Amino acid sequence: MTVETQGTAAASGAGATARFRENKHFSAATSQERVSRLAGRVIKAINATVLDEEVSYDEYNALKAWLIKVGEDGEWPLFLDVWIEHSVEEVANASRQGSKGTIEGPYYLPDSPQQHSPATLPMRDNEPGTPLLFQGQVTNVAGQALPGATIEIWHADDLGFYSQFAPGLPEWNLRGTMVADQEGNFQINTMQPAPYQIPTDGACGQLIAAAGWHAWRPAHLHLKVSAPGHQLITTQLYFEGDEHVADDIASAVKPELVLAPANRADGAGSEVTYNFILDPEE
Ligand code: MBD
Ligand code: FE
Repeated sequence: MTVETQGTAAASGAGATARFRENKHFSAATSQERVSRLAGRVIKAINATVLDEEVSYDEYNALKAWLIKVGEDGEWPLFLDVWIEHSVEEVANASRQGSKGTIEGPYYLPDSPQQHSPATLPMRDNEPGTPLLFQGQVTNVAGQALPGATIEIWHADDLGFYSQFAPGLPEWNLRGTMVADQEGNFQINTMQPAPYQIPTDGACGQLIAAAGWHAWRPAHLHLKVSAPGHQLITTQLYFEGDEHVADDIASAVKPELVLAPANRADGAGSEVTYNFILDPEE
């Protein structure tokens, strides 16, 4: 067993919780009216479930114990991003004309090392897996190239681990900020990621096991693509033939986001082209 496979839910959960506190700067200026309306609806929905399902005291106490454990394991970011974020993303991006977005998930880190395309993401000398050349162009909705586009990319390694959230990986392994050329073209050499299993030894894993669900997300690349004067898109790309594409625990797959890489003529792994279309700033 490598050092990497010893990652625990507590380690990745605590990391995700700490990163959220450090990096997410949001305005908490929600009106009293809005808080009352939203909190009221959520509480009402839970009460309706209790009454409909005739929830027992045993079940109520199991819920209480579990909610306490989610916090102790640092798994609120994981829980929310897996089971709730997809609806928030749907609302946020409903009127976009360009490329589809999807959820950010818990493992984004800002300020990854910047490189100019074409480039290879930071990786270990012996990085396991199949090389993947990911290339394309960033345009506006009229099809015009966007100079100055940047592509932030982060993904799991061949074992499904993210740098800085699992032990034993170099700090910026498989994370980078790629600057596209003057025509918005980019070429990123990386390694094919593996399907991702959410930690099974924490509160979320306990829920999944107790409910008889599975814990898998399909293999994916995470991306944030931006260009001056245009709306940043947060998205993910998946791979055709992955059994979890049709069955993502995080409900974050869209048909437009599934890639079909081809074997490279030179035998060096596979390659795929995907073009990003950015909406103008509002
Ligand atoms: C991931 O890698 C991820 O993308 C999401 C949404 C949840 C857990 C792990
Ligand atoms: Fe992910």
